[in-house]
Amino acid sequence: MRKVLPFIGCFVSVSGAFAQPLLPAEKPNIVIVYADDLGYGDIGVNGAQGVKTPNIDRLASAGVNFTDAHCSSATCTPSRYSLLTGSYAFRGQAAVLPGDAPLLIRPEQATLPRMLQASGYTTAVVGKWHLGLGNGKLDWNKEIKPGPREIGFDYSFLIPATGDRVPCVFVENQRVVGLDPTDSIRVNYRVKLDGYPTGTEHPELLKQAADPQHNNTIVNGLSRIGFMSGGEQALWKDEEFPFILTEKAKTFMEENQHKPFFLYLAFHDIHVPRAPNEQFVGTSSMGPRGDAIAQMDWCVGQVIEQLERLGLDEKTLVIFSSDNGPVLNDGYADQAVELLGDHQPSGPFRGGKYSILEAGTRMPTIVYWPGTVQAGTSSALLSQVDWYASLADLVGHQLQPGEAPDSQPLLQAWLGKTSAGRDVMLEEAYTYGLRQGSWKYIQARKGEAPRWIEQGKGIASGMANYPQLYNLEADTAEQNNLAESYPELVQQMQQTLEKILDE
Ligand code: NG6
Ligand code: CA
Repeated sequence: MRKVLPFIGCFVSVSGAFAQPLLPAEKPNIVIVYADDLGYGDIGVNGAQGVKTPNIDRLASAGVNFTDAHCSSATCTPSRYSLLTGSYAFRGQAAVLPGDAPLLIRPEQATLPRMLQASGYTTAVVGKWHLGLGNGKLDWNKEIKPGPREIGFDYSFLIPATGDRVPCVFVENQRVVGLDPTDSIRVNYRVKLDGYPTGTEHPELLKQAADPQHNNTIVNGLSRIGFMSGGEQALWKDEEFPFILTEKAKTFMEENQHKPFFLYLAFHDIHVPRAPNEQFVGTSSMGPRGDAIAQMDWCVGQVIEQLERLGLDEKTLVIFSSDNGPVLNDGYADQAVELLGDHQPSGPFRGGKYSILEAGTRMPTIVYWPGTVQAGTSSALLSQVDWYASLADLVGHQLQPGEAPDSQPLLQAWLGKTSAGRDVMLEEAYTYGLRQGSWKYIQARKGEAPRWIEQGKGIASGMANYPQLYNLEADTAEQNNLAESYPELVQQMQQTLEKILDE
């Protein structure tokens, strides 16, 4: 049975003896600020060396900074699927999607934004989507359906997939922005279209060289995955992303300032291609990857300033996090490896994007809510899949059977009122890991680990064809495999894992 807190006049007994008011009487606004590919160690408060993040650090010093909070998966689409549905990604067969994939979340599925709508919220998504659009026969020149609206967002302004995938256009309320009707957009992920030049054929047109997978359509001097033709007037300029996205977010908050709103603001930074605006070029010592972090930090500052300007900062719960671990070379020659210096994108953890090791899913995570959340750090074991049930508690929504099946109501942990988080937590990459306290188990994988993770991206995948068991308390970097010393624990954790996978 899930515990549901009635909203108005809600009192929660923390110690058991005295009732304490946990929440203000009004429904708070909820803002999820979601960075892309940002590692645990990429923010100042977690030890960043090559870039300063004063705005994020300010959130951390006034809010709760989490040291063991995770996205659900080590790649983007699966993590976003879990965030919005409260289901582990494997249940939806979520994997990194091409830019012309159909909408992954079925319109009849329960979603976080729809749950909040039903609780009186106006909802918006601004930024990177990467959850598919349409029903498989997508025509980018018409209304794009189903999309965010059909799964609970009143307003949407999207980078449809990722910056490195076509089509390179914004989609607002399910129509391409600025499209000239006489210049139709076509997209194909298999066959070259008679459209823009490609990086393979015209490397001289590129601002950054790219690997063969990212060497198709050139837009704005950067080659992308996939082929596209038409839509010339609608093409984006990557360098304008930070201003356009923060402006849309600020406008949404302003227009909805008098009623509760939910904003899911998903930055493109610091995903590839990294093309920060000239305002941020050179602000870090790490080239475009560091400059993109500084740019993203500036955007965070803009959001907080807007909340303060509107007098909403004490009425708004802000959650800052990222969708998967860090990667340096993800297909473009942007000097992320060469200019890294002493900076450790994964912090003290090993692995990164695509990896089942801790850095794949352990995310920089901050909860900020002046007046309600007290400053501190928390070591609670938490997953973004829990945001659904936790926010349901916050707004007084009772989950129905089958709704958000993997989501645990851990609101008090998210608000920093207790360090009791999850007992067990699934981690997904191209295999499965399980956390249980400070123990980390990685299932044996049939066959070899995909070579491109280690060899192409230079990231320890953590995948092996034998079981692995680590004690993170003594071995943060998962280097001392204890599986042979603790066969019973390995067996128990394998069974727990199978039970989750079979549910
Ligand atoms: C990979 C891309 C990578 C990135 C990733 C998705 C190749 C070789 N690599 O397939 O560049 O786009 O997908 O990133 O194609 S994510 O953050 O959206 O998961
Ligand atoms: Ca990502």
